[in-house]
Amino acid sequence: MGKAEDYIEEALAAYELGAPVVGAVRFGEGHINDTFCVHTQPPDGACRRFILQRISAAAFGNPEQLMRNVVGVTDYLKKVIAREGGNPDRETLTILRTRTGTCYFTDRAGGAWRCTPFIEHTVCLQAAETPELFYASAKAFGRFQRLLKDYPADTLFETIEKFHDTENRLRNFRKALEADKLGRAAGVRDEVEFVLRRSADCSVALEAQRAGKLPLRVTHNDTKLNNVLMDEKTGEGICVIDLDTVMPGLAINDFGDSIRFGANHSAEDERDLSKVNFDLGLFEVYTKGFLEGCGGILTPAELEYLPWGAKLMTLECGIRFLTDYLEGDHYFAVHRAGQNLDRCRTQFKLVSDMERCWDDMAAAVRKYA
Ligand code: ADP
Ligand code: GN1
Ligand code: MG
Repeated sequence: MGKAEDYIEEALAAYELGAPVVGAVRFGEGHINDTFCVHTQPPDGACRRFILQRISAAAFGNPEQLMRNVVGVTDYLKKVIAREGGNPDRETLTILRTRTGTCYFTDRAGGAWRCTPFIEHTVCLQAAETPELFYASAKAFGRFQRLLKDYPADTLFETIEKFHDTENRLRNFRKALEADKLGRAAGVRDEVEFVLRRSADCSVALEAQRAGKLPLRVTHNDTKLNNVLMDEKTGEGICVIDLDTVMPGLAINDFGDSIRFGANHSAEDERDLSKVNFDLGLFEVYTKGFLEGCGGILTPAELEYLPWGAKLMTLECGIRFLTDYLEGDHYFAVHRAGQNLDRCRTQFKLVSDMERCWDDMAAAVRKYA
């Protein structure tokens, strides 16, 4: 596919941005897409910013279906947000049309690009600087669930097949281990052992879903803190972004992925594991915010399984990082050798911590349920 920089001029030319483009720089800390912040400058007006992204071809096989999901969901959210008296242009993404009227642009190498206005006066955090900010993100993700509760889920495409199918993630891990293409397996015996001892856990949520205990809903599926924009002044959670993986899924996974990423005080790729600790206080803070945001839509079984969502999303993500490490780091962008292994280790440390305070996690959920 080539470097995104080699195609950006072509992508920019596909859009009418209302004023000359004066700059485009790489932006954000996402692991998947190539994201650029574009500046325009009218001769006599204020500078405007846009987010231009090339959708990862490695992650997403069908950009057409993906963009149909994103447009469907954002158009729907705009209506619901307007009905509730909110600001649709600030509280959800706006997908700009190209000069030919399509919702994305395909470059000469087949890369798919989309463009959205930059949502100004917001910040995107890589870590919850305060419990209040984490609480605000929880409310935003809970609200996202609530706003989409009546969205016709059967119209959504599965943009990544079996995305949070933890059993399948485990199978793929076993295959990568078996193949051991780069001879890395010998160096990760402890991590392999960690996964294999928890192989039964990988089925817990899926079994509950198959038994009809956990309903399929429209879920975001990638609820990291850096996928919600926060108001720069008030710290309120304004806009849920990164809608590439909006698909039918389990609410406990949306809850769980936020806990995985945010209920600790360390970077996802921290090498010093003594700094990586699950924070039960932050778990409680997030639980409170998420349940408030959901506004009572979750069923008793969903509430009961919330701690499982946290543990399984963390375990699954660790398995995915380890699998990618074994396969040669072709999925998650890496900026240094061993980064995916470091990421895997932080996740497994967090899983162990959660196992140790399992009863307290359940008690925290009961407190707010
Ligand atoms: P990835 O899948 O690679 O994480 P995202 O869609 O999350 O891609 O975008 C990457 C980063 O770009 C975000 O973390 C955020 O900082 C920024 N971003 C994306 N869209 C917007 C927007 N509309 N306004 C402001 N910032 C944005
Ligand atoms: C990826 O795109 P980004 O950086 O928000 C990944 C998530 C992982 C996450 C781990 C489409 O999220 O599933 O949990 O990295 N997204 C995709 O940080 O695979
Ligand atoms: Mg993102």
